Amino acid sequence: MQTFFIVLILIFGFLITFQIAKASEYVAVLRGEERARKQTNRINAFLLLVFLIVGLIGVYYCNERLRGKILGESASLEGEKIDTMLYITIAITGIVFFITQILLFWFAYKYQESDKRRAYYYPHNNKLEIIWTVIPAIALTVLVGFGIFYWFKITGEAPEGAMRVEVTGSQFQWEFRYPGRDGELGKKYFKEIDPGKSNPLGQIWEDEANHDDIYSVNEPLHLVVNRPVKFIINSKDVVHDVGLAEFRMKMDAVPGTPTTYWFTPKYTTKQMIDKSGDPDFVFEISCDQMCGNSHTRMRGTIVVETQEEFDRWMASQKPQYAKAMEGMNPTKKQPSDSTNNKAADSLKKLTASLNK
Ligand SMILES: [Cu+2]
Repeated sequence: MQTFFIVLILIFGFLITFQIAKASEYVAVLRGEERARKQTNRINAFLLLVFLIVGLIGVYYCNERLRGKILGESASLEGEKIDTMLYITIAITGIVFFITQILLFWFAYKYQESDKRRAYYYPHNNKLEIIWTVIPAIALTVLVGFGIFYWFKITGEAPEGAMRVEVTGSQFQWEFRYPGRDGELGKKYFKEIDPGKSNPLGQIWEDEANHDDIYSVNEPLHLVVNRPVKFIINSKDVVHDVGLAEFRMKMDAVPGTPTTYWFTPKYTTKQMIDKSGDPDFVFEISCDQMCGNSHTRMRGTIVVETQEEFDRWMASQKPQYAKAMEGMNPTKKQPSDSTNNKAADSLKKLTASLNK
């Protein structure tokens, strides 16, 4: 039904445009071709000027309306540099935007067709061509150069003593794995994935590094303030994206190819609540890739806390290995040690002899 209406609207739009074009053609014939053209020219020149003024007022108005609504200060040390780069880029492109747009529309108005002058024929100037090619090229190279430099930094090796967390996206949730006491994330293999056997990430239990790994899902991610953290990002199905707006970080979660970045949280969640004056403040993980029909539901949260608070929380967690082993040998079942086997055997013999 919706498609039908859209098609109908398009057809009507086309018919109206066609009729207007036909009508103005008749008007031109009636009035005289040249006079009509000159009048249209004047109207268009005036409208271009109106567009410039209304457009600039619009830019100012949007800026005023959104003041204070955009992201505040970066909550990570690395994000500060990203902000600086953004501001420099906006400043440079902003200046160029205002100069070129004002000149463009002003010239179109000022030098509209006139009976009093003829157009000046000026086809080419090598010097000008070089100037407006070389200057933007240098400016862009510098901007991109800084970008690449920071990109390699935050996707490269994390500083010594950095925490490591594995973040796995799937339709439509975030799963986290902490390396536990050994600081090492155990090996995993996708064929081992079996949520029924308490192994949602496919950890290989033979690898001892897995035995103390902590797993959590649908719970906030815990990070330590002022301690660099490296994310190892995975996806189980489609491409997702770990977007941390407050920390100015964003990275695709690609199935089969782990991606990484690291950053240093500057403030604890409590400090951010005080700073923002919002008692419900939380650091958010948003999925920044359209990953399916419930994409917008894919929201995670992060708790940034002190090392002591983090250690306390960590101590209360049970490694996934322990949960998986429990699942394999439920305590309800008889333990199958030799004494019990012997007792069971003698009981069998006894009942057999009684039944004879
Ligand atoms: Cu997603």
